[in-house]
Amino acid sequence: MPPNSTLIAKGDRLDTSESNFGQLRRSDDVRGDPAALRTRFEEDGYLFIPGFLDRADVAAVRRDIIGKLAEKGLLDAAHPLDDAVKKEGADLRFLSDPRLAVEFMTSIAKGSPALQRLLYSGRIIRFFEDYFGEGIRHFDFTWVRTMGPGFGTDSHCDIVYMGRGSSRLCTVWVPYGDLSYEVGGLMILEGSHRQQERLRNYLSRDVDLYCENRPEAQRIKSGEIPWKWGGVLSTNPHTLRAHLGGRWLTTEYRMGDMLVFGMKTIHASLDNQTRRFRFSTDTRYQPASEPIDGRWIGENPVGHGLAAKRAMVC
Ligand SMILES: O=C(O)CCC(=O)C(=O)O
Ligand SMILES: [Fe+2]
Repeated sequence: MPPNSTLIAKGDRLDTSESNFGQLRRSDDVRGDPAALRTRFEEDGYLFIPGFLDRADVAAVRRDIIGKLAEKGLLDAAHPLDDAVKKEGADLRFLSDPRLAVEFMTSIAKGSPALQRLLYSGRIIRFFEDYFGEGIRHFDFTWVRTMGPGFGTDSHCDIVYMGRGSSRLCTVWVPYGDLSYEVGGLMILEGSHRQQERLRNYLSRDVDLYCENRPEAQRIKSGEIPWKWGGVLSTNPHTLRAHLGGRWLTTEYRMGDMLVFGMKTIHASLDNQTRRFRFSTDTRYQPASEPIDGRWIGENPVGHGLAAKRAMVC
């Protein structure tokens, strides 16, 4: 059944006809069965486990995120704080500056023991220990998304941002709130993890490589711009889907849900059509025995900063 609501992605209505849109497949039926989970992950390129986390634990993190936004004067005090309604005129442009966004994400993540506990101890860690069948490691950097009204995230695969270590690296996406389609959440392009041949060129790229012999090299080396290419596969989720095939899959996420996906699975997010913020985190887990991408570990990860840049002649 197509949803009653209008789903918007990059300003245009998403085609929710049955052949182009669907619900994420639930994997809670195989939750305690690592072998079945691995098979499912290979088949689908993702695992969607509704109600995996304790709602109270997730709600505690939501309160911490809201506290930070309130502190920064971004919330409308005329509404209940928990609704997280954006204040009219509050300027969110700092979130599109990679350096400032990283600073903000870091201040939220490091300032919330509840977030640290939820993401880096307990259920999620045990899940990956069972899933990989060995000791695991996580990235130390936590992506905290505070998405105001407007466009969602452009279509991409995570490998171009974090592909210097294990190929078995997994992303965990967690919503902090019950998300209507109007608020928007993550979408996965069905079967996209099986399109590696077609996407070969894209999947081999790394946003922190730059061409030493091109005009932009000086500006990257001096830190004036973070990159020439920011890792986006396509700025148009509609034509991308039509081109690659498969359906856009998503759902109205509930607090407690967990979505896991791989480095080569194409994903994007719906636009936020409301005045409320959409909160989520994305974090990363891998087998401890495999190499790890050095950009994202340590007390102050270099991330996409200058120390991460690698020059090439091209
Ligand atoms: O939450 C979003 O809008 C994007 C998240 C994402 O790209 C990820 O989890 O890897
Ligand atoms: Fe991503």
